[in-house]
Amino acid sequence: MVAVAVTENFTYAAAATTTAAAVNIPTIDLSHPDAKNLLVKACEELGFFKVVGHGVPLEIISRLETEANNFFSLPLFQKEKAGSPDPFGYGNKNIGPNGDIGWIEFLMLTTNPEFDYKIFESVFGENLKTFRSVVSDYVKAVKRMACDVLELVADGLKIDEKDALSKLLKNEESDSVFRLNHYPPCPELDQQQVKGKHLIGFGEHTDPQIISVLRSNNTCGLQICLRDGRWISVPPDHCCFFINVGDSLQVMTNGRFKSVKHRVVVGNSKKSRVSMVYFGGPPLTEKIAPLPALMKGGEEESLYKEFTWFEYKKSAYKSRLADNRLCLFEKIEA
Ligand code: GA4
Repeated sequence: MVAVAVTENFTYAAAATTTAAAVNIPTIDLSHPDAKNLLVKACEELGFFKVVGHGVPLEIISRLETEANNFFSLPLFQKEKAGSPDPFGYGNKNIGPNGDIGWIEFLMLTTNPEFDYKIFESVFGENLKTFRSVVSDYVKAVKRMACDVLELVADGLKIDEKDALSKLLKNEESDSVFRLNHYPPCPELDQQQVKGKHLIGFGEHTDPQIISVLRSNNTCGLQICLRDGRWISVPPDHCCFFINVGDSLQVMTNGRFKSVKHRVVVGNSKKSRVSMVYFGGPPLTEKIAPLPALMKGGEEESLYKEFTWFEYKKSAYKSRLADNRLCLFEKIEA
């Protein structure tokens, strides 16, 4: 009997939805004179875009990729010494606290420069200092770029306060997260019973934060969901960043921007997919509400109830990955 043991408990992506539709992902050069308007358009139409001309040195990126590859190549027992991803540490197949699983292993890290990396000493040993500084250089550079994007967006939205959005990421108390993901290839997908199928690596979801900045190696897998429900594959590009609008930015723009549903699927390619994602979030005490400057002099009504990032995050951690987390905070029309 041929066993399909490993993949048995996993979810497959339905074949019909994995084909790439002929939709162009907006590619925006941050140094383009019209970047601010192009960014606003992409956030409104898709909630997703690719960034070139980002100014993040490729050396910072490739140093992190080397460290990530080294970590994920360690034997399992060694990686498990990095603790559990609750809140920071190593995770394997289990995503979040509510039973979601995926064909993935990951390392959840903080963006807080004060964080005591001692908990990782037994994993990284002598290399801990290097690992820490490589992560810190990358996070600093990507955060700066995310802030540049948010400042251009604020300008594009004609908000006078240039840092109305970026100040939330720049704030020392900003509750941001950084994760390294590894999607191993799945050789079992060569077996006849499952040929041509894809496994769910990271199931469909929207990101709760303001903005997410993703970079991956040259292995495909990322897909985004269009407004009409079609899934499209995003061709990987290891020199660029992909940015998506998070739930909080949807609320802060009173629904003008949409947080994009996305997922990662794994095929039978021989190549691993490694990605690094910065999730820019506000301080826990921050009220998440539409920016007054976007409310037509007070005439427009908020589509959402008032809540803080702490409340939203608490509620998010009670949800399953695919749940619509924002609907609990929407004002119901009378
Ligand atoms: C999705 C975006 C980020 O990866 C993340 C995820 C978090 C986790 O993996 O622990 C969550 C997920 C994410 C949203 C709903 C909850 C929380 C898993 C989950 C089921 C780190 C985040 O901030 O929210």
